[in-house]
Amino acid sequence: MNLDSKFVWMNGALVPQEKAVVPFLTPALHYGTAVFEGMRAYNTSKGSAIFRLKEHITRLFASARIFGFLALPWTEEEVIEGSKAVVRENGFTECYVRPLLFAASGHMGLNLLGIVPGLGIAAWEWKGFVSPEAETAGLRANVSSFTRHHPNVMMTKSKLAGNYGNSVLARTESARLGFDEALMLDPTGLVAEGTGENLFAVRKGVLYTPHRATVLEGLTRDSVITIARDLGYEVREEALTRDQLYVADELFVCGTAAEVLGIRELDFRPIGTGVRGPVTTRLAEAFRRAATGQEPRYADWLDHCNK
Ligand code: PPE
Repeated sequence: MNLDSKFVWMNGALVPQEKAVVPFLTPALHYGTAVFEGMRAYNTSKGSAIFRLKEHITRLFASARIFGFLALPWTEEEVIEGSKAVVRENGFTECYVRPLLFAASGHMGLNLLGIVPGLGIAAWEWKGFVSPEAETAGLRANVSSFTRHHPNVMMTKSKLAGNYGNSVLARTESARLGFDEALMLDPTGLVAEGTGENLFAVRKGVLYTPHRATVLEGLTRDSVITIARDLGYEVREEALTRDQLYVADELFVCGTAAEVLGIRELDFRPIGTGVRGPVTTRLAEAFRRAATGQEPRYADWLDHCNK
């Protein structure tokens, strides 16, 4: 993955990437005390546009509030403008955008009181999230031996950096076992989500996705639900079990980094026909058209980066 860019927005201004560094004694590095977002800019006929930018920044501030970063020296509007500036000034047409709000200084200790927050926004061209083969045929996945967070252990509605230790455990185990991705069960044993994506099952033409109780309220999930309903599919948010996944006609995960990716095999069981299914393909294509500004009804989802 090439993380290069010319500029990073740090605490209100663009600086050259090599100057966007933090000291070793940054509390966030030691305790995972940071909240972040992941967004994508897409190439549209009117130039680059960030998909669902406002909602992502609202969620960044919600993550901060949930975790307990209360008085912040930046407004949502400044972070929105900063995100657009990072895409524009780096000259990217399509890229991934990563705002991160972190415990920058103040003291080293398990307490946010007296902590001084820092905020950076970086962008890079994140291509090839999975192999081209996995992208078209679908992923091979396992159900992780690690459980997703209980919502009163870690705050699952906050994109808290520290939460991702759980995802790293699951994804690393999955990769070592030879799979592309892990699906995670919540503490009651019901299906939650992927390590960095929400999950959908398709059965007899109906889409099912776990309700929002223990998962991140993904914006791609929300977009897929809207697009699917507009295409005439029934979508049900309800509890799903591991064995319901095994008998689904199709499974797919979706998220900003992953976009929409089919799952062709779960725990060595082929899903449906064993290749990415037609509903998944249709939704992946419709999502891409919406994100690249080719569907006027979803024009509100795009924030153009040009001045
Ligand atoms: N669940 C989790 C746990 C999650 O991290 C993400 C995003 C989603 C669901 C989907 O949310 P949304 O992007 O709003 O549709 N994961 C981010 C980080 C992934 C990574 O590998 O890093 C992302 O996709 O940007």
